[in-house]
Amino acid sequence: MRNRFDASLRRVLGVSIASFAIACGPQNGDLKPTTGGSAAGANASIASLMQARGLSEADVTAALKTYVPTGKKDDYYIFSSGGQSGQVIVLGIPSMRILKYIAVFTPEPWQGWATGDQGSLELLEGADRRGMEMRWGDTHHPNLSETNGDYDGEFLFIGDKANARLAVIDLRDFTTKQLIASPLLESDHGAAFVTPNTEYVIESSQYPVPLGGGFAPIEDYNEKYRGAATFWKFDRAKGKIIPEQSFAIELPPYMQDLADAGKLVSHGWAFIGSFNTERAIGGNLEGRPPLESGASQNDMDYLHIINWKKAEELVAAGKTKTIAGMKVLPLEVAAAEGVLTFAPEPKSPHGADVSPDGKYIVAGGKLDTHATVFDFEKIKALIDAQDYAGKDPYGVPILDFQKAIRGQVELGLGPLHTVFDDKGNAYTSMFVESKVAKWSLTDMKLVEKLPVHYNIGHIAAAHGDTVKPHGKWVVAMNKWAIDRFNDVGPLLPQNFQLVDVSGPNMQLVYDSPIPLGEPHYTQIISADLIKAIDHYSPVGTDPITMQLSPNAVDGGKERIERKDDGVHVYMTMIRSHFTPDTIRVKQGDTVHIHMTSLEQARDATHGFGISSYNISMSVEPGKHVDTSFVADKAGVFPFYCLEFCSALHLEMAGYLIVEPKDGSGDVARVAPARHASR
Ligand code: RUQ
Ligand code: CUA
Repeated sequence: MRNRFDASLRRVLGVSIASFAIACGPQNGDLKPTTGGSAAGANASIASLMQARGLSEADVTAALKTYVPTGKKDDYYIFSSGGQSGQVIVLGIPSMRILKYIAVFTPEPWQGWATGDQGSLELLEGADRRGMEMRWGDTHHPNLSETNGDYDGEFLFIGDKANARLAVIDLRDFTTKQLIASPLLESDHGAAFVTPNTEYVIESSQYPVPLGGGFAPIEDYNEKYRGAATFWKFDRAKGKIIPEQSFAIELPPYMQDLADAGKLVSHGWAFIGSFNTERAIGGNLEGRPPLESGASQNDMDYLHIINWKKAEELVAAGKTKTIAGMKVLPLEVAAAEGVLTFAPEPKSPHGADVSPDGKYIVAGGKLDTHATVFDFEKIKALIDAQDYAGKDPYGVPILDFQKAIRGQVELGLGPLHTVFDDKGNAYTSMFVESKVAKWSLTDMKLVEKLPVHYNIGHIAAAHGDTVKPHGKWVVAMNKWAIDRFNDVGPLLPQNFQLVDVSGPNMQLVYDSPIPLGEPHYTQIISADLIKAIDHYSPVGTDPITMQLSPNAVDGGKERIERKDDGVHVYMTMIRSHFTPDTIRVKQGDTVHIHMTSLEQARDATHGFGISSYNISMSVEPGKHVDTSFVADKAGVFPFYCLEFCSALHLEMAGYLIVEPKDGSGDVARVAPARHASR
């Protein structure tokens, strides 16, 4: 039996066995089972381990392709949306180890994100929705910044579909630096998609509303409800979106879906899928068909083809109107000036993915069995010749479907998203079939289908959205892992499945549960492009501005000052003490704590948590944070360091002593304060 395992192992391991032999000396070259060892013991042979664990050759091959030994690092980063968590999930390939959750649209206590730290609170409050501070988000599509159409590893953008917000994350410290709430939209889906030099970050609407908020009866849907594609201007040097230099294009009240920016030959253009060109409004208790059936009557919906360079010129020429402070190119102008053109696309489509050479746009039809491949050069020629098949009710020209496509490839049921490799292949997620379809974009032919588990939504490939995809890896992003992992109750984790696409056949090599919301899209970037810092420098850096904070505290200058606006505590922290560690205030005082970590070693993160005041902060080496609160509860409140930073970590603590207003010395027992006051 062992011989058979050894023989098969030798086939599987190939080179690895040879190197194993070299590493272990000549006598181990034939992988003899160790004498007397139990199969599970530390010295068991690989063959007996395979046998004991019931692993096949394919399993071992997969393990060898994905296992990253301790001390070694992954080749790629995955930046994944975190779905309803409103965060971003970072993983490594090939290990699929989760590296970080980046706090974005929602409070996150470990990073101190909006749980005390003033900078992040201000970001979140600055991106409130119609006056309400949002506590959740629905992140969908992360996009990495690009230079010449390839990821450059500097920034990550992501949209919040639920609340039409957009975020800028700096990949130097994996920290969110800007949050923007669209003043026009209530929801977005075509976000965030960048143009090839990150000139713009595209955010397009999903569910039409009266632009800019406000009321209009649903019966006035056709006249008063609108979608929009927003082109947020990105200033790379500042690392910020500049709203004043951004603009939107008004769109008809169809439901715009995913977007992609053109590149190379199609640079200057953007493409957005849509559904519900029927303009169904639902009303199943009011005698109208439910939205879903109303929205799936037509055989074709419209791929929105946007000439954003042209739009830029019209905006500069002042052809805009202003809605909620935003420059908006009116629908009639966009339709008349060739900014907006439609191409029919089959039935409730999803995905609008531009090929690496920029020549083709692939759309999946959720209710159609094809991947439809639009040919940009044909589209451009038709638009230049004003060769249209008709107009929609808003005057937007519509191209002839057959004239605009290169062709269609029959893939199967429920094609959604398409990504590309470096060999002319495309990989399309097949939601209904739970498969990945590999097909040749060169030959327009289906090559192979791989079952995945289950309900694959999005799919991602290494550098798959760039002009230079890497091939190698594809990740199937499946919803609801019904039987892949140990049971954890009715709410199932999602399942990322890593697929090796380097060979002629796809091989599924790893399952990774994603337990933080439903991720939609990810982007995969080569690890050597990420240049993350390991501490903030100079000491006292404000992580939001990446500049020295005006409140930074030098070692030796710690102090407590009473000013007009309250008590200011200038505090430092270094292993293993806060200075000062006793803070005395009077009940009702506003307390401002300015905290600088004097550490410059990468392993010395401290935290600051204080009881009953709802404050948690992370203070990484060199970082400066501020927090303000009203000390409205009298009493004694311990504060302590939240990271086990040294042998005397537990001793890294202090007291906030809030003396009662009446001077009685009694501890006022107050009702639990919701939101102690900022
Ligand atoms: S979407 S898979 Cu935003 Cu396709 Cu979810
Ligand atoms: Cu600082 Cu624990």
